[in-house]
Amino acid sequence: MALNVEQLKKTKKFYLWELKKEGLTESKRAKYLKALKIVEKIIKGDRRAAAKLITLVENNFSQAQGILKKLYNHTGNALVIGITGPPGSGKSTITDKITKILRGQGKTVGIIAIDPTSPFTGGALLGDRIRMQDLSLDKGVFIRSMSTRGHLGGLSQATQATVKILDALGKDIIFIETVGVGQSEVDIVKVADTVVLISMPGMGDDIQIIKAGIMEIGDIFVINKADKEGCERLATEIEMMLDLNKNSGWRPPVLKTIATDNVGIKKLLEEINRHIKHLKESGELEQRRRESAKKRGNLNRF
Ligand SMILES: Nc1nc2c(ncn2[C@@H]2O[C@H](COP(=O)(O)OP(=O)(O)OP(=O)(O)O)[C@@H](O)[C@H]2O)c(=O)[nH]1
Ligand SMILES: [Mg+2]
Repeated sequence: MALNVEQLKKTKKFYLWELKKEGLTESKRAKYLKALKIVEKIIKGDRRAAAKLITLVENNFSQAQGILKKLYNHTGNALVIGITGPPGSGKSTITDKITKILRGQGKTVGIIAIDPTSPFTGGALLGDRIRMQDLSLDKGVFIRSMSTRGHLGGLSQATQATVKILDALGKDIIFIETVGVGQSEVDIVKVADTVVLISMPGMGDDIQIIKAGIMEIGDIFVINKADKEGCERLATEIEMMLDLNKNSGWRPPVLKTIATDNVGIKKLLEEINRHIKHLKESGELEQRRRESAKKRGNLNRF
């Protein structure tokens, strides 16, 4: 069977031909082949190879770059969902519940949990781990926590690379959970196709927290902990703010959930799917991805 150019680019033969063409030295060639092997392992679904490459991304991005470049041909299939909102609003619980529904549908899932260094939630990572323990036994789910510390090249870059790795690993849906507090979080979550902005009643001056720079990135608004007082008022405030921003083809829905009781989660997934459908039909999905690929190209990142 004849291979088309895209398929050809994915074969070992092609890389070897490239090596020859570039006249690489012996040691460079060995490095290149080693990188190729890692890529092959990941696209075959080897979780350990993926985990190792993510560690390399975290510890030495420039070394990982060569491998990431080769991996890039094998990405673009996963849908990326950003889950963001204030500390303790229920991001992990919601991610956990949606993941369970997706698994029931036979989809595979990647979860990247950005460790909040926020003083409100010192123990968040441990909490996430405990809540997601049963998921971590499931081979169809890959969970990775990333620290906000370190990352010479920037956390957002490391997160993007990790998304690509999980995409190449074959995950259908990838969640990025991050506390939506500052610019860096906004940057991280911008790589997502759909951004779910979670809030909860009783945050004091609620709306200010949501407003702080992240309001405009929300494609879907969720008021979690709807079992608590103040849910209606918060919903009204959010709707009012959304009324001010009508210049987009997509009006973000405002949903209510009680994540711990699995209330409203199915509806949330339906809305996520509806948003993805909107992105595809309006051509925005392609446009967003092209733009982020272009940014990556400009920065010569992968
Ligand atoms: N009452 C109530 N509690 C909830 C609900 N959803 C989550 N919780 C609880 O709220 C707490 C925080 O939930 P998480 O899912 O860890 O929240 P998070 O946003 O991931 O928190 P961080 O990662 O620390 O920012 C946990 O004790 C949950 O059990 C809900 O709908 N109602
Ligand atoms: Mg969490």
